[in-house]
Amino acid sequence: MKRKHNALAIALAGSMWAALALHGHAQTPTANGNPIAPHIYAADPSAHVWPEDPDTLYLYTSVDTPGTNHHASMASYHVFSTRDGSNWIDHGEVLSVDRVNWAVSHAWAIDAVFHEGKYYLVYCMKNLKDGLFSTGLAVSDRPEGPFEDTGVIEGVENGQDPALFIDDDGRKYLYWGYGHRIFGAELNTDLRSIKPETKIELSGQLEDAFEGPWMNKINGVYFLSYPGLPAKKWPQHMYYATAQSPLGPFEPKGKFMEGFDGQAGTNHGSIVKWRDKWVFFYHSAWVSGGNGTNRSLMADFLNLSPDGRFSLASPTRSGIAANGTGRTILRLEAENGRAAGGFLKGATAGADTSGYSGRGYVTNFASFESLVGVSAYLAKPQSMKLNVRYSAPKDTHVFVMVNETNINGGYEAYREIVLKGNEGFADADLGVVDLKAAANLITLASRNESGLKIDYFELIPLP
Ligand code: FUB
Repeated sequence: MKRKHNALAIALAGSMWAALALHGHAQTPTANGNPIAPHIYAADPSAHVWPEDPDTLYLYTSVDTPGTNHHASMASYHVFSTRDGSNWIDHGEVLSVDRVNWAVSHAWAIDAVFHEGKYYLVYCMKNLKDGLFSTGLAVSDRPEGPFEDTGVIEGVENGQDPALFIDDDGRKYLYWGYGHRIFGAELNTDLRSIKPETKIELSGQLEDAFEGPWMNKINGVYFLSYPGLPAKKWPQHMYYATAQSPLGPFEPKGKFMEGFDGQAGTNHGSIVKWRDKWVFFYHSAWVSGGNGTNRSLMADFLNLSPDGRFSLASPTRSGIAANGTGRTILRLEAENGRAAGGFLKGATAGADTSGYSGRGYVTNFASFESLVGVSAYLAKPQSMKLNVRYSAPKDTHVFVMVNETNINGGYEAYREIVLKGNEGFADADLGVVDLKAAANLITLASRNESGLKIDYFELIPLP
């Protein structure tokens, strides 16, 4: 124990950060609107307002890997939320290919559903068995995840781009699509398999169908929306068709978004009613400047006429943000550990003290080798303000590291900070950190401070 302590003390003495004064930055709002979350390349947004919290809108998205020119490298999903359409939270990674034992790659489009008190991700990845897409189901007790895989939905072949719809009578339907083909089927009540006799290919009833189906029921009519290729020419346009029953027959109704400046080639998204307005969530290539595999999240209002037709929508800069203001921050819950791309070492998750956010906090920093790590995923290198929400019975020394690989007791670059003793949970400013593109590991260590509780870290864009 003593020897390790000395090893750490020597390492701390050589720190590049220890003597650094912390920068202070005002938290003035930066302009938001479109793209919604310019700090990350994300795509295929599936929007939901859950019955348990009608004031919050959640987005479940796929994530593009910075700097790639293909979709094969997509490896994880994120969840975003907003309560006003202007200010967003990126809740971080909620599931990744390396936590799904049947999958090898291609974490493509995604949906989510609330079913019997739990939240489910419905997603697609290429499987180990035959290298084709399977549709997976992952579960969480919280809308913002993280989610744990529960296996594939049986009976779905080549299950790319799944969307799950629950009708007013409680019956559940799965839609999916790839390579100019769109399918639908009724699901069994446990969501684990389709009813094979109900499976139907819908593409023949649809105009220019390509992939990415989404279902809304509006005034008793079933609206199937999807990206399609007009005259088989890229980019994709957004189409819809309507029917009197969930599996058709469908009548094509035309387009509601055409190709646009800065499009990614693909388009894919979801339509949701929020605060009495119809909103289309989709993606562009606005942040990457046209790289179709480094995409950006978008949202714009959709107009539905009294006779049930969507008007043609175009991307706007202001999107659904009130007055075009707001910002997107990253909130990374400490207790999520590996399930969100981070880790716990020595320290443990706890939930005995009230007042925390998410599932709990991380505590039991019993020795200087007790650590908590969270993962922050970015599109481009960026400096951001780092905050921590914590509780400590007395003034407590902590050591903060960014992308430090040597976390086994010999840190090379760290920042030492004293968290003021407090009652309940409080926020502390950990200064500005320089982050790289893709995954950043933010680690906090503490010595013999068993009363310390770390609730979450926040990364806030600089003004
Ligand atoms: O994001 C990967 C793939 O691109 C999706 O699964 C397709 O719908 C297209 O958006």
